Amino acid sequence: MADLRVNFCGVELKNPVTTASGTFGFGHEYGEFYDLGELGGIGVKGLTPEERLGNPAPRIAETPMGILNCVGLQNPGVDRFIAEQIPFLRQYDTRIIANVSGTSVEEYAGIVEKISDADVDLIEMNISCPNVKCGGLTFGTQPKMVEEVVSAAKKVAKKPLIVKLSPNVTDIAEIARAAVSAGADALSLINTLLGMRIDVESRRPILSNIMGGLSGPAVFPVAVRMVYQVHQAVDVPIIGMGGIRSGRDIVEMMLAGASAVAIGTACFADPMAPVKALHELEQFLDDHGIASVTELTGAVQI
Ligand code: ORO
Repeated sequence: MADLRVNFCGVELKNPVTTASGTFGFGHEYGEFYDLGELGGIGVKGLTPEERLGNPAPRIAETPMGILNCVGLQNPGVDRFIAEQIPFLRQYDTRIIANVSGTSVEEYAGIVEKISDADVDLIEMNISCPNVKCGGLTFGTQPKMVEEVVSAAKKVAKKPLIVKLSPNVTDIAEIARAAVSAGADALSLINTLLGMRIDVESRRPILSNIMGGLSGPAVFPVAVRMVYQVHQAVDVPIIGMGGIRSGRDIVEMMLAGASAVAIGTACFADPMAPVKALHELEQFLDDHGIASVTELTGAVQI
């Protein structure tokens, strides 16, 4: 049996399969289908300093091979997450990846400092949410802003800091370099691609927020390309995500440069998707005589 363990910024993941923030809530619903301890890590819904109700419905629109969302960072706030959700998640032998957002540099630093003192394993700083007016993409698309917000967060982070990048940029390598030069310990990518749909009968946008973020298999090649470019540009571990559905998709994402992966939208179609993909990955490694999953990272032959 191949060794599935991954050392991610000094934190051991039992395997490289995690869940993508925003598609897994805090794991309760999925925990009814399987032992969440099978996963390498759980990326929880994006947290903000205060509770947020998110955008009004409709917040989801279907697309060929994907979905558009404009959830708007609905979450109970970081304090309730710490009090109510960490004890639940800690029942499982898996890593907790706390995804956090803010609307200003000060808010980002404040929430990173607070979550650092809580019992989580890794912090994922979301500078790429496409669905909020303040924060989100404003921070993630300009190198200067990326540097400012990441260095403020890094000063107070006591756990490894992963910065989640937006694909809605011209040069992803430039953004990655800005994040790493400001102290990011790791990067995760991609967040969703900005999109829009219109109801041709009413002639109105389908989503309440007019635009939303596209995820699912439709974005997989874009994600693989960006992970490849970022892996070439910087020397920190990457969590690759965007449309992964199968063990072979995990292999492809790791060959591009990812050290771990996150599965998101696939969970909506099949709650078992992450564990099925993990078992397929194991089978692939055994079939190909690969002793350790870490051998895949960046091993694409150009
Ligand atoms: N949606 C996304 O597609 N990405 C995010 O980071 C956050 C949201 C959301 O909450 O709307």
